[in-house]
Amino acid sequence: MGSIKEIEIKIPNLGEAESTEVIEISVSVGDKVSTNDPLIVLESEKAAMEVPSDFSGKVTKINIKEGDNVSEGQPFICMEVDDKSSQENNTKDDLQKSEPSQKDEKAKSNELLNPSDNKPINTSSINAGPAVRKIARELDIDLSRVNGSGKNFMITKDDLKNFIHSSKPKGNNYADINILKEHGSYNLEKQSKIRSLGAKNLHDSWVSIPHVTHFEEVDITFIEKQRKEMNAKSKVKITPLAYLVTNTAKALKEFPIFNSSLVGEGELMIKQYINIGIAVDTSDGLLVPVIKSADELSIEEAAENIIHLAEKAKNKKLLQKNLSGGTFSISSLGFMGGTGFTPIINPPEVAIIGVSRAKKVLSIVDGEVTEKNILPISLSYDHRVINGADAGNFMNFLKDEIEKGVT
Ligand code: CAO
Repeated sequence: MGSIKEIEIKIPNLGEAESTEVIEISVSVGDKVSTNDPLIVLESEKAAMEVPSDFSGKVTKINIKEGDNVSEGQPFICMEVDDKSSQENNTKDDLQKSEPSQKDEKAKSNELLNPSDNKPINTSSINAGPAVRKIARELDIDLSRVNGSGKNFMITKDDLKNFIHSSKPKGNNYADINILKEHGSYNLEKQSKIRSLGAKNLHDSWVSIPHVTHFEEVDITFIEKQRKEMNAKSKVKITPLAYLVTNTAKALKEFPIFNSSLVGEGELMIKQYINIGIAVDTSDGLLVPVIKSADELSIEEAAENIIHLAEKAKNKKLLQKNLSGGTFSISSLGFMGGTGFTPIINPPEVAIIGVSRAKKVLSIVDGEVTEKNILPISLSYDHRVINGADAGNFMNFLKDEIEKGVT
């Protein structure tokens, strides 16, 4: 192995073009590159070409930035290379410095020349024109994954379109009616608008948000007793859901990240208002009317809101304002059953609670067998925003608050 030396890499012969734009820098300082690894991509009016490395080594300096105009011979990258390897490439280096040959002078403006042998750079891996590269950059498409159907495997706009369509998830996974028809008689039904829009929203949420579901059990033995006492006096019927609403509002105040929306990459909007949507089952499908300012409500007021909105939903009387502005949702299957389920997040919200059927269990407390009423609850959350520890803390807080009852 020879000693290490630092060399400058220069912009190769650009054919007729006097200068050309750097549209991509493919390496960073500190990167180890091998011979033929792309260093930069240049784009003239007619072509875009990669400039590969003639050496194996480490990038120590980059003198240009994307968008710069560069011309032949301009040093653009410094690399630390093994002396021996650089000597092996000396001939190439010399050629890079030499005047272009007559043949080169005739080079067409849409060809960039490879510094190693003054032949057109082999772009069989990525052969695409400026317009296609521009679209690919805008849409963040890795052109090395696109098959080119043009001359010399050039990637055309149609190739890009085909790539975009083929990378989309395959529709909604609808069954092929023609295949199903063969197996027997059937009825075709039209889904209500609410169901069909709901289906689309649920599908979009499920495929675009990384859901994680956290399960918890809340001891509602005390609050069930308290609830019955309150119901004996209260004008409105208080169900376990009212406890869920008021205590979830407390938890959202304590853990505001659960009351947020992801509004851009790395940009979270934390809302200072707490509006809780309640999933209501109607004959037309699921609706989620919103209880506004849930953190300001007493348990009776929360119960009143639930009854009022559920009635409106079932009688098709909800207004747009009743359905908008939610910051968090609760889906209570309640007495309908289930020991637990994974609710789907209602975007732009980042989490949702699911409530399953309460069950009586025998538990040992201080050596005594005791009957307990246990309410299973689950929390699905957007893992881009909320992590497992956040979810654990949120659910522990919520459980403690519910178990305390109305104080
Ligand atoms: N476990 C056992 N019983 C429960 C319960 C639970 N988790 N939650 C409620 N109950 C009981 C109530 O206490 C009440 O019993 P009592 O009359 O003896 O007090 C009874 O079930 C009926 O309650 P309710 O359903 O009238 O009231 P609610 O506040 O619990 O729920 C509403 C209201 C509108 C949310 C509900 O009617 C509803 O539509 N739920 C369906 C929501 C849904 O479909 N979610 C799934 C979405 S995912 O597809």
